[in-house]
Amino acid sequence: MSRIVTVGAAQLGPIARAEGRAEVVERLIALLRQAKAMGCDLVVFPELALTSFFPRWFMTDEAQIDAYFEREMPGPQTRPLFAEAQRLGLGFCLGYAELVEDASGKHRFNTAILVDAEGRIVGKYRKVHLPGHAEHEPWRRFQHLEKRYFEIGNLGFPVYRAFGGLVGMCICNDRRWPETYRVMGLQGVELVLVGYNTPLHNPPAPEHDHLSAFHNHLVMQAGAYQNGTFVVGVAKGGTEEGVPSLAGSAIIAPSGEIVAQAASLGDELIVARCDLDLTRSYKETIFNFAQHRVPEAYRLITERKGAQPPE
Ligand code: CDT
Repeated sequence: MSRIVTVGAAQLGPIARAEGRAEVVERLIALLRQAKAMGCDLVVFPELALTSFFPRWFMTDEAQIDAYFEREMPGPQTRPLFAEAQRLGLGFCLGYAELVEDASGKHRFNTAILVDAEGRIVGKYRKVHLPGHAEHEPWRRFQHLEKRYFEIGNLGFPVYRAFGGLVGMCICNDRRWPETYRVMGLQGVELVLVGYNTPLHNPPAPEHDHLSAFHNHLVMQAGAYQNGTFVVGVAKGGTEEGVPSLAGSAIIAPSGEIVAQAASLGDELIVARCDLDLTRSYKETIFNFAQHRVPEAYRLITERKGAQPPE
């Protein structure tokens, strides 16, 4: 099997609160068709790609909250997306709000799935790092209630054998944490897929706002280089329901270099031919974990709780 995966990062512009799933799915399908024309094997959509970024609203009505969630995947409204991708012979990664009801009750996750070219779900990830807050904070211009609407993901950071390589997923805020990449790096990941919704204004720390685009690329480029992996970062950008959000979707090589970058704030496909064998020279030399990592030293540091730094 070829080690070259042609990846399309399918950035989305805003999704209005009133926009229905059918309309959104049409937009996703249009991007799939462009991706096919541009020779892609795999298309990556953003976090919560089927609806407006609803954690910005405080809601108490269960039915109103549940309306943003998918109980099955594919379901009646997403089946056309799966069918078209399969018809085109494309794989895709899709972020959505997942609702699971079982004997233990109702569980809500911020989820991404990996679907192969035959339309089979071959991987699932549930967001671990949930930013924001759980209670209504009226002082904010808009809310960020991920801690209210989602449980912490319970699947860890799995890496899947797919598309001729080792593929992992993470979601938005996860990309800021080195552990996200390292846990996948330790499993040999070669392609990390990450969708995001990042408001340009962070109410608790407005002094960081002007650095949003810099921090976005900084963390993904560092994660790629330090783990010898491609990283595909895909935004839902532009001004959605009055909240300006970061675009800047990017495909990053294991060198840490950006090899493709979105230029707009709207629906836009960027494409890169990712040779997964480019990961090897990093994984086998400077970041050869077996040869150069020193786990005993890392343990010593974390176990010396309360120890004072030397004089
Ligand atoms: N969706 C998401 O995780 N967004 C966060 C915003 C952080 S500010 C509360 C991010 O890290 O981009």
